[in-house]
Amino acid sequence: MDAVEKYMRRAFELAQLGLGTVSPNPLVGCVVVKNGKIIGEGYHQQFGGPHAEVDALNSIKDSSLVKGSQVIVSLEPCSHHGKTPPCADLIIGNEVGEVYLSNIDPNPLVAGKGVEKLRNAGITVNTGILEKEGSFINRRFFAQIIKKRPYIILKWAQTQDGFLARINNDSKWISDSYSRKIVHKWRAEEDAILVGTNTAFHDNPTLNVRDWSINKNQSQPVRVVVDKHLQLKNDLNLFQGAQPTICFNLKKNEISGNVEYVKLNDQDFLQSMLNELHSRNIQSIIIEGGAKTLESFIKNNLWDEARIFESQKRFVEGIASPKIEGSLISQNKLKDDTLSVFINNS
Ligand code: AOF
Ligand code: ZN
Repeated sequence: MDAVEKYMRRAFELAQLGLGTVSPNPLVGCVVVKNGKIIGEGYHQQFGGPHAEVDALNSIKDSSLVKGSQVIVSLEPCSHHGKTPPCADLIIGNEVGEVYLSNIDPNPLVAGKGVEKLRNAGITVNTGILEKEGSFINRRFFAQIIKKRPYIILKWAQTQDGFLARINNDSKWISDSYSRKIVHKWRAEEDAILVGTNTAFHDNPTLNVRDWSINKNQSQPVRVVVDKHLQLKNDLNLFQGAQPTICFNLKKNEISGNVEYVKLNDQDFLQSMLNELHSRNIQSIIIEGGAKTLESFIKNNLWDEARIFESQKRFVEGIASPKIEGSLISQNKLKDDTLSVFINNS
């Protein structure tokens, strides 16, 4: 394997350690190399905290090594003064010899200006290293900036014969405990979780991270429920105020403790809801059901990724699982279930 690609893969590994703590910022990892050896590495660990390049350069004990080194970073070094000073200036100031990056930062404040700044200072910049992989890692950040809406992950569990729930709406327990634990890991990685009225009513979900640990820098995801006609009783677990919760509806705007009611028009309901979430810096959302809610996102082509568990159980009759057309990117047998992941190419 090309050495630069190997270092970039390491930068990607580091970048992903920030999942769940850096949103709405991107995931960024950085490796510093001198004479074919990694002399420093780091990543963007916390929203508002040091960028990956700062973290990597700070990790180098012998600062005399930095001059003439190669910096391999998963995203274009920034050129703007945000919560932190420009990384491009730091690289120039340290007399780094060469920079390799995967993606240009789509943030309009940067968008090529970081590369320009480095080149103007005489630093050789190589762009587009493993670009496709880089964009996939930052798919949430790219959706937020380019599509101006959260990255949408659909998730459901279905029986082997294609049912999401029994006729009486009972959907417990299609997937096994191992799959359910993975769902808690996912909840810790995304900004918000959404369910529709039926799921809130029948399952009374808590929609928090319980079966996976969250670190001190992480917060519980925002809970989102669609309850157009305000039919849900406020003694449901969702409304207990332990986490910020947004209830999108057609009737009222109101704040009640940690629960916020947001009124939308019935026309373009989904799109308006996504606009509202975008304006609150929600970079990604998992849609956890039920059938009607999932189907409305699919029908409007408002989804980016679908994670589907298939169990070995059979219901023979019940509520049919949604049908989806996308590219299968992975399929893995877990404990008893099979997890298939699709992405939307359309
Ligand atoms: C980098 N390296 O590790 C990250 C970058 O408010 P700030 O100062 O944290 O800036 C946030 C913006 O900087 C973010 O929207 C993105 O454009 C870029 N993120 N850039 O050089 C990093 N996280
Ligand atoms: Zn930066």
